[in-house]
Amino acid sequence: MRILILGGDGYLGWPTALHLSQRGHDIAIVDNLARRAWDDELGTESLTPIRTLRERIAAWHELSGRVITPFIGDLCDYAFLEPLVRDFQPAAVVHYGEQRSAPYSMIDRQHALFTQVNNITGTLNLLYALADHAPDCHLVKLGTMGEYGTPNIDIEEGFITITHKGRTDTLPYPKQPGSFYHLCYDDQTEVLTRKGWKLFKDVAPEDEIATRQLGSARIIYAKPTALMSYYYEGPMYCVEQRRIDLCVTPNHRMLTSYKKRDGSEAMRFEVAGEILHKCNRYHLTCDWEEEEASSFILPAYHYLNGGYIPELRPAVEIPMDDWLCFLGWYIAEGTLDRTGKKAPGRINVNQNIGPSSDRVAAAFRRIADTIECSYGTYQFRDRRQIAHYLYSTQLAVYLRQLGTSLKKHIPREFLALSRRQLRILFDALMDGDGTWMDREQQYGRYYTSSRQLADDVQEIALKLGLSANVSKFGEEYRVNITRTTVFQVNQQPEDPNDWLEDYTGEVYCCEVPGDGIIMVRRNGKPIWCGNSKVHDSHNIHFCCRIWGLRATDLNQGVVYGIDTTEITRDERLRTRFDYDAVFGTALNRFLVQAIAGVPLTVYGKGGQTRGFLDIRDTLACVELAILNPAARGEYRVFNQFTEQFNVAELAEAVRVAAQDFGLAVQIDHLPNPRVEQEQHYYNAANTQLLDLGLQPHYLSETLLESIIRVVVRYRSRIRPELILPAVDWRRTNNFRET
Ligand code: NAD
Ligand code: USQ
Repeated sequence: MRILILGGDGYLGWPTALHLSQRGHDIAIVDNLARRAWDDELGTESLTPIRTLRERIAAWHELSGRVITPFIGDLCDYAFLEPLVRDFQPAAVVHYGEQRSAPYSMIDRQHALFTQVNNITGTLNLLYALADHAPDCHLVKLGTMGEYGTPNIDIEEGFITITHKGRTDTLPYPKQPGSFYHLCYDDQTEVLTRKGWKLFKDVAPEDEIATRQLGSARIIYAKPTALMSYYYEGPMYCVEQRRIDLCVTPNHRMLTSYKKRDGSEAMRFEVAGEILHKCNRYHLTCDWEEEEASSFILPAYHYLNGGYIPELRPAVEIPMDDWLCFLGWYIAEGTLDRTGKKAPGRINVNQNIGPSSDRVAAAFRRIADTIECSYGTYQFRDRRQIAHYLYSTQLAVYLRQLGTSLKKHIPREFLALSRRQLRILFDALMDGDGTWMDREQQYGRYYTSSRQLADDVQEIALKLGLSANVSKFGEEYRVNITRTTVFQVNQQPEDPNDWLEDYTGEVYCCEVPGDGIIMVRRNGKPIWCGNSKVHDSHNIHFCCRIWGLRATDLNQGVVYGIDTTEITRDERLRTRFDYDAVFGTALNRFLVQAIAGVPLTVYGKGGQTRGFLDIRDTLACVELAILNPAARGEYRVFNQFTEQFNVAELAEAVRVAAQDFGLAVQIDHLPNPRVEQEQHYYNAANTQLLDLGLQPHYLSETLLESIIRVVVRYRSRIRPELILPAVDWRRTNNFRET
């Protein structure tokens, strides 16, 4: 089988390449050697001396006669990746090519941004390349158990079946990552959904949220891949101006706009706390494309015509454009006669004599002709007004459900129509209850006493590419409409318009597929903004659904170990073994600390429980996934770990194993540099890989002894200064002294 190993120069990628090559597969490695550069950046080094990728590959060829092809390049560079996937035509891709250290991502803003851009862009590029050039290829993606966090319920394998208000569905298991930040909005922020604006607390998993891509403002509705809320006590970044009102956690991902050299606007993500007091620009408007509807069906109507057996007036088909123009006038200005006595179904719109009255007459006549009802007028003597009437109980019955004054609203089905048809509805609404200060510039206001109608009109204006705020105006609501697409926050150094404010209460957010952009609104002012961390697993899931790709997401626990069958054949084949505080993982670090004669660094109470597995089991699991591929369109998740331990238990196991080497090991409980639960429930499922035949290597003293033996061989390379933690989750900049 032709297999591409992305990140094939790393701790796990290299042994996987050797293992699968040994099994007779045709292997190519893709890596930009970034991991080696991060060592240079941090001044760290693998305990085991590692050869260059070319030397390793040559050594493997010499020993096995097998060829591994290297491609040196960045997954974020589509011009590199696309032809590679097209020409290599892999049957499977194993994706290890990410920045995988939680402490590295928490160093500061640049490292957090780099991690997200590197990991999400690389994976998105890969998904596009696969969809276009190798749609049948099986993607085996290395995810992490850490995505689930430590919930107080059992962790399932990727999905959970939930019964909510009597309905049942199987949904992605909620994600609560423990590195990067929770990135959230306050309790007054709403989000635009297919059903209209909703407060975050009211958004349900089945609601479709208005999202967009970075490069295009077109609204794409997507179900959230996660909904989050949590109690937060601390500062919030707040900004309030004529067209913008936001209150978010300081590490929120903001979407700002900037002018490029050619004068065009482009979008970028920034961290809220980092843009305080700057003249930031925000993108307010949307693009909207939906299908046109040719007609509206006025429902059939049953009535009693003197007898006891109801008679039927059949449904009537009305050309949609005619209907929207009439509907706009009715919603803005129309009334229905109340009781059945005088005129059971009389629809009435009064207008001053002039062009707008002529427009009402034309709209009413078209409806009268289509539904075959009478149309009449009455000219008031004392006022310069004409009353326009339609006499149709069938039409009146339908219109009654649209509410009166305070409750008037536009049915959702019409808000989903094409931009051209929304324009017909909008123009009639504005002719009725709106005022244009400058019609050509689309600068105007719409007034209504119905809160819902104000929201509906705002939504239509947004879909027409206009910007629109809703504000209270006396007893009424006013929708303020302009063509402003980008709004720049005005900042006076002595009196800035953004500030940090203390907050106590629930904060909310959601995750959505794609670039992670959602339309939010606070105090009636909508803008595009960033959502929470977007996991590339969500993007993979989404692409399986839309393009029929096949993927296995291996949510892997913490890996330990140093040797695999292939590596033990020759020192030149060694994989890296990190023990520093940024890239080193718990058990591997403890083993090196024991040999170095320094106390083991248990963070906090040490009750943090995680799934763990032997490096040899990583290779076996990846192989099992490749040999049993997902079906076309399937996105499946395997939890890849073999045992659960807490950190204190691991430290104790190392202490016991080290005794056999005559070492007295001390265990220290350091103040925890991370923000995480130190004592919690943890019970994760891991049956799928066992069902496929995985034979786990369980942690036993014998194994620890074998790792210790290799560590002892390289003990002269241990640098004790790399051991103590240097990245504190609570600080936004770990390189800056405070
Ligand atoms: P590693 O850092 O040793 O290897 C990752 C490799 O990917 C490096 O060689 C790096 O140069 C390469 N890379 C990163 N970004 C790239 C890009 N944009 N283009 C090309 N190459 C790029 O990490 P690892 O320990 O081998 O882990 C690999 C994967 O397995 C990660 O995705 C990680 O989340 C997952 N994982 C690892 C562990 C663990 O304990 N090591 C546990 C669970 C999951
Ligand atoms: N810990 C200590 N002392 C240490 C190092 C870690 O107590 O010296 C604790 C941490 O606080 C944490 C736990 O051990 O509670 C695990 O930390 P870790 O550094 O071993 O692993 P983690 O940060 O979770 O990340 C590693 C990989 C990552 C992978 C993840 C799998 O670096 O790529 O995604 O393991 S999992 O944890 O299942 O999400």
